[in-house]
Amino acid sequence: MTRSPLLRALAGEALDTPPIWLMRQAGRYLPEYRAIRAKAGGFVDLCLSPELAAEVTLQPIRRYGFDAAILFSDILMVPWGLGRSLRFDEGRGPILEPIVERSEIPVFDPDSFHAALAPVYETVSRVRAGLGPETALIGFAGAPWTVASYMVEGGSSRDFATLKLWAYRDPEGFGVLMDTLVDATVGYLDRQIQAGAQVVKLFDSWAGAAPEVLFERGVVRPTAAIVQRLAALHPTIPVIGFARGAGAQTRAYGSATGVTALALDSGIPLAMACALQAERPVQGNLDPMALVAGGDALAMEVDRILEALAGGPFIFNLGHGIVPQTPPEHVAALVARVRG
Ligand code: 1CP
Repeated sequence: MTRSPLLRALAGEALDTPPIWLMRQAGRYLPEYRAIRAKAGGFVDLCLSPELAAEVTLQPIRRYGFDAAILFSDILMVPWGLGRSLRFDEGRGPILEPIVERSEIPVFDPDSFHAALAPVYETVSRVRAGLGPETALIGFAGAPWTVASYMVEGGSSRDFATLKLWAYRDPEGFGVLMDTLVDATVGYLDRQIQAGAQVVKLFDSWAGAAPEVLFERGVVRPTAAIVQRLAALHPTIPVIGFARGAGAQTRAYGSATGVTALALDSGIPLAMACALQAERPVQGNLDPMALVAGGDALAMEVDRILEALAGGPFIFNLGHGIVPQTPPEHVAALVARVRG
């Protein structure tokens, strides 16, 4: 059996045409997504209805023929599976009941957790059944630091004050929260892999908010534990790590966690991306706004990235998620240019 281009790149191969997929490739920029979203009710309902979630996962594959599908779900389904309340308000993003003290940290009970999230695992198996062998299926979870930020702040945050103050003032309690999220994340990804995910990605979207010491305690250590425990369960499944905003700490993040590949945000200069690629495959890092701009600006950025990185193991992607105002035809132009 020949492996899909994504799996080949993750195994360290430099392909003549790099595989391409895009963060948030299913989403509001697509009219067919908006149609399903409108009939699903709430966003959490959509994540928990396997038929609709599988359909929106497959929509961008049908339209663009990306090399990978990514499970349609959200990183906040882990707190939800741990029994925390969760809703998404139009324009405000996620809202959770914040955890304010150590006694409120949920206990990870695998039975109730997996029962609650069973619809997500069913989505994974439905998607796998709907894909050809050339298209890889990516499962994912938020990394503990980023998921914890939503759990203690009660939603999106600007300064992560509550999370950081907790980590500084009560290192032991913060450790309990990290350990709980490591356990839940390993269980969650294990089930996604059993259901058909061939690659997993850890989204640490707010890693850049952690200064050196907290980066070690909140980002590196929990991620290394997840990678190690997953490798024991599934030695051949690659892990893509996305420590967004980690900048100069990215290299240490790669070596200390043992992730298979690094997803890079748009702030990583291409010279640094090349140096990182000497150690492991890299993914990224087109600015989502260049994709909104389209035309010559997009073409120039794409060519610059390909010139720097396509000679090594590389996966073309954005540096962060597609934004809703992206014209769908710009995505088609991007795929055509990368496949040249
Ligand atoms: O109205 C809508 O349709 C909701 C918009 C939306 C979508 C499409 C949200 C709410 N989540 C998602 C899907 C989603 N989220 C995916 C699906 C797969 C894909 O196509 O890529 C994935 C992988 C995520 C992961 C996610 N959720 C992250 C990590 C990646 C990133 O973008 O940094 C984060 C931080 C979230 C939290 C989240 N979910 C949604 C919102 C509005 C937010 C808050 C973002 C913030 O705090 O700024």
